[in-house]
Amino acid sequence: MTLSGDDSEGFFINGRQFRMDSSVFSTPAKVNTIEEWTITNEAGEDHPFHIHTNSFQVMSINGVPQPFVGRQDTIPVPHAVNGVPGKVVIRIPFSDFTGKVMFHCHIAAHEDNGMMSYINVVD
Ligand SMILES: [Cu+2]
Repeated sequence: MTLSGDDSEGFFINGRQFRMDSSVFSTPAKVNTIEEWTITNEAGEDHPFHIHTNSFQVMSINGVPQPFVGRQDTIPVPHAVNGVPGKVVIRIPFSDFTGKVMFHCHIAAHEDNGMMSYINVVD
């Protein structure tokens, strides 16, 4: 997924602002599977990505592999530098819960101005 925007135009995930009736993902996740997500940040500031329900493992930050030090539910996605987006790769286990799993920037002003969505988790 791609994070973008700023204080004047609002904040976006995959070019869209939050809608409760429509996910930025066209396909759901399946329960009891693990997905690898690449999160890029085209903005000029860091966005702390936060997801509910299941914590994740951080695999790499800007291409640098990260040692496993425990699962977490928030990771700062670095800002773009000279037009090159920041990039974080995570692996999320979708365990037990089916339904909508919310994720958003953990800066309240960014979340409130659009940088939020969800993924549907299905059987
Ligand atoms: Cu943010």
